[in-house]
Amino acid sequence: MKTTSIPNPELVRQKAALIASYTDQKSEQKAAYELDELRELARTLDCEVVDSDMVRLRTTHPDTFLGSGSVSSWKERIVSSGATVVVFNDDLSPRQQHNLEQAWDLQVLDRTEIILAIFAQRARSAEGRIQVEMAQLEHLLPRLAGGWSHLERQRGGIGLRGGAGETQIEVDRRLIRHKISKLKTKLRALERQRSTQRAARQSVPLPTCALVGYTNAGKSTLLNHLTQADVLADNLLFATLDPTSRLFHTKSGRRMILTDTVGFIQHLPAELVDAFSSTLEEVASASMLAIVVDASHPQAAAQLNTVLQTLADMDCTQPAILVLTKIDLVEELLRHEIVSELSSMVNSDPIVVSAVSGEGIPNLRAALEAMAQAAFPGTGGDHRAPVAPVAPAAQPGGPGLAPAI
Ligand SMILES: Nc1nc2c(ncn2[C@@H]2O[C@H](COP(=O)(O)OP(=O)(O)OP(=O)(O)O)[C@@H](O)[C@H]2O)c(=O)[nH]1
Ligand SMILES: [Mg+2]
Repeated sequence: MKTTSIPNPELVRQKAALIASYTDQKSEQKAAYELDELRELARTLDCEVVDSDMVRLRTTHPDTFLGSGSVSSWKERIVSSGATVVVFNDDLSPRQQHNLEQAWDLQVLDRTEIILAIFAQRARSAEGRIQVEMAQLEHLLPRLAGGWSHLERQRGGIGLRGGAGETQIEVDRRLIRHKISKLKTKLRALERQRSTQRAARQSVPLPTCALVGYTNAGKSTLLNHLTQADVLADNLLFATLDPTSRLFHTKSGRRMILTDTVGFIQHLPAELVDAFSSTLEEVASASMLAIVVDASHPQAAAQLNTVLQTLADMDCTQPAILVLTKIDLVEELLRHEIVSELSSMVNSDPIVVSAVSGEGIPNLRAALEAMAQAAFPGTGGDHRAPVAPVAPAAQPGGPGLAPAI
């Protein structure tokens, strides 16, 4: 079975050259931001970035993605930088990937594969591992089909070969499909467990609030702060993969469940969205959301936009509050501008906090309590919605988080 280009933990500590393509001025800015993010993704894998650049392309070459001139000049750059792997920000077809690997004589990966590799490295729970392995195999299947004519030759003899005339590639595909279906069965059993647990939680009528947001926004840190949980919070992308739920006691003695879960990222690979559907179900089934945004991030608005879009794709319509965190890292003079830009994206007053200085945490506690009260009025509660639900400002084709309170 072909083993190159399969995301795996061996990617760790490689020397990486990063390439992001763009077509015009508008996409140049986006590519620059995505290249920065790709650098962070590579850093999360402990890769040393030895070279990185943006490449302007009028059209992509069907065989090699880049034009032949670029393929040659990058060959020289790869040799002089000592890169051992090249990572594209763009999605490559299996054929383009294979041809570039041949031309440069090293492993070529795309953004999806880097994200898959990070997930593979960080998955801890049985469910997480199965989800990641399934996503990897789903990603691999079309790659077996494309471009590797040398594998198409008939393979005689012993072992894996199936019926007469089955080619090696067919054997590989059959094995992978078989593996995927075994993993699906295991996953279904774990999903049943998870929904039983969720049903048990829901049978006690406690409101649940999912902390959602871009990866590295500060979700786990807030959960730890609010509930004395000890979830790993680290300056890494995708520090959290497995959802963690903790009981949270409000000031007035109300109880609610806070759930921290996997972070979002732009271009979240479709294979991962599929494989992580039961984990993401924790978000979809929560009675409310706290959308956490790192207010100090230069791309905070773009990150919030990705989160709103992802929530809309997941048909999440619960009431939500916007939490702008890491405010201690934002210069005093810029605060007002940043806070109003982000809140205008959702037509809602944000809760501005810092988990480091503790600033705004009492407001966050109060907002959670108000949401809980609105969702589950209970005895003596104020039935009005005290917190405006998050509704994204109207954008053509933009995300649509419908307010539910
Ligand atoms: N200065 C400052 N740093 C913070 C704050 N909140 C979180 N951080 C840091 O930001 C980094 C990411 O925090 P996490 O809580 O792991 O972020 P997350 O959203 O759970 O990230 P993933 O699990 O990777 O999606 C960590 O290094 C935290 O210490 C804050 O309010 N101020
Ligand atoms: Mg986390």
